[in-house]
Amino acid sequence: MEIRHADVLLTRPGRNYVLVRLETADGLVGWGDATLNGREKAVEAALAEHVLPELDGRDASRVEDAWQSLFRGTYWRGGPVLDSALSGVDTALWDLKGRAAGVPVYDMLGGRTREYATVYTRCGAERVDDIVENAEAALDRGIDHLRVNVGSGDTYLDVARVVDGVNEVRERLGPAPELIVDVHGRAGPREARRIATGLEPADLCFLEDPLRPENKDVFADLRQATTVPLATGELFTDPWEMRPLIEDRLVDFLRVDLAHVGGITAASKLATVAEHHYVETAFHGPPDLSPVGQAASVHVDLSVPNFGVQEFTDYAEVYGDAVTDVFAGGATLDESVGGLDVPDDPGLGIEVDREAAREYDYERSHLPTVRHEDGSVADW
Ligand code: KDG
Ligand code: MG
Repeated sequence: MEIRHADVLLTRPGRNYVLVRLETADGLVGWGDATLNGREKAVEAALAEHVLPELDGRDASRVEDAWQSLFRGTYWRGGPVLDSALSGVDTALWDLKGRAAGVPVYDMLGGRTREYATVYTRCGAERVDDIVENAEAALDRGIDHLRVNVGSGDTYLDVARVVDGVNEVRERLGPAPELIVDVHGRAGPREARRIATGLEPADLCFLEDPLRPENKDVFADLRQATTVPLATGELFTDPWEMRPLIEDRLVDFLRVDLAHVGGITAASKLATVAEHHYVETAFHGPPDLSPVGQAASVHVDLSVPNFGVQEFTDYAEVYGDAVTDVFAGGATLDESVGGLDVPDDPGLGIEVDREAAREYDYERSHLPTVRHEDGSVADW
């Protein structure tokens, strides 16, 4: 299993994706997702200049050793760019390992603990009427975990509007669907408390990223102030960052992103730590995670006992033919259960057409900088 070719591919089939491709001497190919939304070129350069050259000639079966050397061996660890690069390599190594063994990745992680991974989908909009309409369309597709953000861009942290709007959505949808609200880490402690306590009547499945990631202590204060279940993790780019939140049971859901936290290796270890502290998984699954990243997430979802829910992107619906030109296989939604499954093919069960990918050129695309009413910069 000697690695002969290690390449990075930047493609935009509707959206920029950074993909790692590893090929062994005996011709096996594995794929991994290293996409970092808005900083794709930085990850591409980190891979091409620093990370991939280190893999040349190495034994692809030594996944853990590769992870350790790429994370710890650099002295300066983690961070969004290096950890996304590491995530792509790690995922491609697991894909290769599965292909070499002739088994799906979930089998190497201990085998299935469930038949599908229940998903949540995004129904947010500016107006409550539109949110309810989106929610009803999702319910018709069999999806009963609904993210019902009120507002978007620079309006979703209007605390009173969010609280009134989400409570109205709950009244109109009735008690059955599981509801989720994402604050995108924009609230300060005071706002987070008002949102959380104000949303207690809505009986949320969880409140996502109520607080910014840098200060874990404020989660403890919020925990004391509310009964609303809390979820966080998509902004973490070092697996150790989640540790205090899990160990002190300050969150109910572990929401890391497999393309940023250190791939399948880091996410499955974290899920095990979480299991021992009654925390469930709810991995990040936005459109800026590629279908390779989605497939990797679902392999972990299917194998861990403490799976909670998986955020869902329907790539074909959002990006149409472009995405199906480049990616074949991967996770698919079973509308009869509202859950994702992956093929039982060896590895991740997804193929990338390199020639097709090269037809979709990268375009520079940054997240907007959001500002408060007075002109000062807000968190995204
Ligand atoms: O790149 C930023 C997105 O991944 C993020 O805004 C999406 O918060 C998000 C989510 O939960 O999907
Ligand atoms: Mg989020």
